[in-house]
Amino acid sequence: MFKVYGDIVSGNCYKVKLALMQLQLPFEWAHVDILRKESRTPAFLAMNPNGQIPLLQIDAQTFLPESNAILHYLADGSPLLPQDRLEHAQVLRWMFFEQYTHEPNVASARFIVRYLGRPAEREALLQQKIAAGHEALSIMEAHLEREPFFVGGRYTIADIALYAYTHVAHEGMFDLAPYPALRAWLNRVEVQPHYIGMDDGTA
Ligand SMILES: N[C@@H](CCC(=O)N[C@@H](CS)C(=O)NCC(=O)O)C(=O)O
Repeated sequence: MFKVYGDIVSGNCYKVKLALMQLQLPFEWAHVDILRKESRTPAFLAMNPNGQIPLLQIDAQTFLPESNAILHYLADGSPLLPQDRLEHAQVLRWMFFEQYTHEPNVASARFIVRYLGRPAEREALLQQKIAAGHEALSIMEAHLEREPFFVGGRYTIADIALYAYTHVAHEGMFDLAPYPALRAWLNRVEVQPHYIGMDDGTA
């Protein structure tokens, strides 16, 4: 059985939980408190030298970090990851966009507000993250005005990767009112089979 080291209010960790639930794969969850530096202990660093969650334990000696690599590993061979060469690359394209353009802004703004309590000394950084986050959300909106999902007209791990922090963006002071296509896509994700919310049930 898979074991996930994570914190369920982290969007990167939630991606893994959502994929496991939707793929109907059994797993256990080990809570890691990053504010208490539990991902930086020698024992944790032996499993992931990068000191971050989520971390998937595959067997006694095998660990896989990086949320989007974990999604790729779990979804391989399933309908959540297209086999077609170009569609497969398009999934990766949106997952790289998520990690480089979306998550560093949308998730970081939420981290400053939700985890750190919006300290005054981070306010300028928060405003930078919000501005850059809106640029990422606008790119998503333009795509979703034409397409129901990110790749191939159907739900894939690209949607899981981008949904994780977008659906809680309001916790980072993002107003999603200007993004009707994006809000409709959030609703489409939430009616997919075996969908589970961030704070619901397991973990
Ligand atoms: N690129 C990584 C980012 C993971 C990440 O940022 N993890 C955060 C929590 S969401 C973390 O572990 N922070 C604690 C630390 O860096 O010490 C992924 O997608 O998994």
